[in-house]
Amino acid sequence: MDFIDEVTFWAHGGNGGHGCMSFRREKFVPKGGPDGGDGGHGGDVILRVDPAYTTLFDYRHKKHYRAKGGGNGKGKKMSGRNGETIELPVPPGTLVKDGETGELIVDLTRKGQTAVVAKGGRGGKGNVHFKTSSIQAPEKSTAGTEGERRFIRLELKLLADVGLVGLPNAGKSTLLSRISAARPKIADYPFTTLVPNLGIVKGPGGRTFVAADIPGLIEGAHAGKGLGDRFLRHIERTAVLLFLVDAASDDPGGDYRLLLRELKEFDPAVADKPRLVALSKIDLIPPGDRKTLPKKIGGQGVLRFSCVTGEGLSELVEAAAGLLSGARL
Ligand SMILES: Nc1nc2c(ncn2[C@@H]2O[C@H](COP(=O)(O)OP(=O)(O)OP(=O)(O)O)[C@@H](O)[C@H]2O)c(=O)[nH]1
Ligand SMILES: [Mg+2]
Repeated sequence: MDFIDEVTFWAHGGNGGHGCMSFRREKFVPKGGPDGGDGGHGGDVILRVDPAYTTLFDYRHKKHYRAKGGGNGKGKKMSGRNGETIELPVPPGTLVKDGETGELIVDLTRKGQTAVVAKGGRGGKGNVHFKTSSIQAPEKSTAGTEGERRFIRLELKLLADVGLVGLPNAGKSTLLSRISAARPKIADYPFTTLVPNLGIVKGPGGRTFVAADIPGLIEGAHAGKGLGDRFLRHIERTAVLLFLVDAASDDPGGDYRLLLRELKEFDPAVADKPRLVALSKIDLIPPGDRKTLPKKIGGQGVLRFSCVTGEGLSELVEAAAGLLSGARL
């Protein structure tokens, strides 16, 4: 399965309806005054942020979104009806770009935030507007204008507070499932996670934060290996990172450095985010052997935890919350 975090489509605003040319018909008045109504406006194509959505999955097939055109004006000064606007729900963290130039149009982050991506055309004017003192029976009305037509690219970059990074199988998804209500797929093979998962974690004092579990990173991820570059960009916007290293690894420090290297190659700013380092699956190491585990990695203290026994979990959540509150200041 492919994670749908990038889609393109055409957005068509509806055309404006035409203004009407019409004259009042009355008994004994061969040509009454002008009474042609205006055309209705074409509908817009609008994006609206809806947190119920977490992917752009719904946009993977449809290539055109067309809003309705406005109705034509009619006699008796009747205006055409306005075309209905199309509203497309998108997840928070959706970047809206011009699909042709790649130029950023807007970054949709807040719930309910909207952006018009293709404006409907304006309705034309009926001849009722063109009466002057010298022209009592204007034979003039205007046509509606065409709706905007734009090629749009949507890219999703998750908005999370804490990003979980680790090699495949490090236990990222298991951790997310232990500290939040999220139920990501967990399995004993690499690349179980193909789509980022978000979970809301309760920190100390009831304060919550959002953690993102992304697919495992491997050497070359920054260059697209294992789809790495597509997923790395989801942690571009997290405030802090939590590096998970398997406690049973032959070389925990080496695993950490590989991860950091990949992040640096991808974007030095990502590698510079405040971070925690933790050894996962500590239950696999008999207590007697634990003194051989590194106490420091990358110059900073290392936490330890197990999702099987639960040891170290609350300390981990507390440390993440603490780092986060510092990073947000
Ligand atoms: N013994 C033990 N096994 C664990 C622990 N946490 C995770 N596992 C196991 O490790 C394997 C991988 O766990 P996942 O959570 O799927 O790992 P991941 O990092 O999300 O893996 P990818 O999505 O492939 O990158 C599974 O078989 C888990 O049951 C732990 O604390 N102790
Ligand atoms: Mg996983």
